[in-house]
Amino acid sequence: MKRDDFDILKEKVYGRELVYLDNAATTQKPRQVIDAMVYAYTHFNSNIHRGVHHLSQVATMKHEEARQRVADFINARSKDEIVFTKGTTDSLNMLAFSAGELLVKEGDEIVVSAMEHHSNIVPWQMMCERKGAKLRVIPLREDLTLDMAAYKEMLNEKTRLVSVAQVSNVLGIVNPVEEIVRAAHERGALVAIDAAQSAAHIRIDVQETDCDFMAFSAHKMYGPTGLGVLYGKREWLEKLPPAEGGGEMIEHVSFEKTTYNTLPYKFEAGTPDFIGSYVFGKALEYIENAGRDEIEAHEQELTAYAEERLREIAGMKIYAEGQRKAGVISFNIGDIHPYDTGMLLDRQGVAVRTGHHCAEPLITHLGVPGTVRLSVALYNNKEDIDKLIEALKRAVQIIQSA
Ligand code: 7TS
Repeated sequence: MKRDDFDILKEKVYGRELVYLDNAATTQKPRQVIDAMVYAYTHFNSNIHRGVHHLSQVATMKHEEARQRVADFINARSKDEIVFTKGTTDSLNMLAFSAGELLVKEGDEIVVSAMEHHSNIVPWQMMCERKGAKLRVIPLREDLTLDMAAYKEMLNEKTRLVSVAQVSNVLGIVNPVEEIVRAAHERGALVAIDAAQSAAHIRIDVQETDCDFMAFSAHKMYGPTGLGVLYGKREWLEKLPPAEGGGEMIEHVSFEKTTYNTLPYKFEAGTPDFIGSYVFGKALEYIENAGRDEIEAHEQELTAYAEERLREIAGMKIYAEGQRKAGVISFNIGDIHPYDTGMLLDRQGVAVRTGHHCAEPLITHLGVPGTVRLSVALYNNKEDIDKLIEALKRAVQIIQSA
């Protein structure tokens, strides 16, 4: 599927053809996206929203068109609900700060899950510390899925906000976000969804999910680095105070009093990445042209194939085996250290990730030093998986004969 659009996949690593299976960390960019960046700098680079001159107006229009495209992509009601940020981490930090200021007082509770990325733990922890609130954690069941009964029991009148990943970046598990949202809303709590690992892989729809906030990163979606999105329902974004002050986010400034701009500009202090937003728009167009359902079906087939082939290897432990997954598989082989596996794969041109994947509490729960993680994107194929398996078998041989 569309492999030829990604020139980087023709790169050689140690003289071998690159097999790129680290897409959960960042995806590669198709030529159309790379060209869009050159096009933007060549034809309409100019600071947005402030100029009466032609270039500034073109740049502003492109930036706002990209915002509309993002809104359409996640089915937001309005582009005013789309705030451009630096990435998922930035979005969650902004949200934790603003929501903390508006909603949280001493003794209140914030809920996250035991499978979160550090980006969806630490900002909430910092906010809890500031506000004297308590962080509560949804435990995992034996099969590593969320313990939904424990979650529902945890919700109470002190719960202000629940923040969970739609897809775990370690396990690939797809969490039941609609059920999570429904239960939280019944108790009057808000819900934020960390969509960093879902946005490019499964269909996301903020109206269907009914989440109050959502965060994701462009660089994991065939788009540029340094850009992300914080979606928020209008009613909440209107109420939340801005996390940062500066240009663009104001209506009027005087030394006595400053009033804030309308949505979404209230949350976009300073010059936004208007080149990045345009390029991200092109990445979303690329995903839509490839077909979101087709991408999902292709990646499902690949991960099912990968699980099946991984089982050929003696001592293979696949985490959350057989669960519905979106593009990510974590495993270990016997007591071989994941770093050793990863290093030997790298020498054979296969890029996977090893370690705690910025989800240390989950790795501690698994009781291992880390995992080996493969993660696929639309351009991967069965041949990549076959090469991984071959390289894994060779790695095991090398380690066992050492
Ligand atoms: N949330 C999840 C679920 C993630 O997987 C990541 C990044 C983030 C938040 C943070 O995104 P950022 O773009 O702000 O950095 N995950 C990974 C990963 O699994 N390997 O490298 C980055």
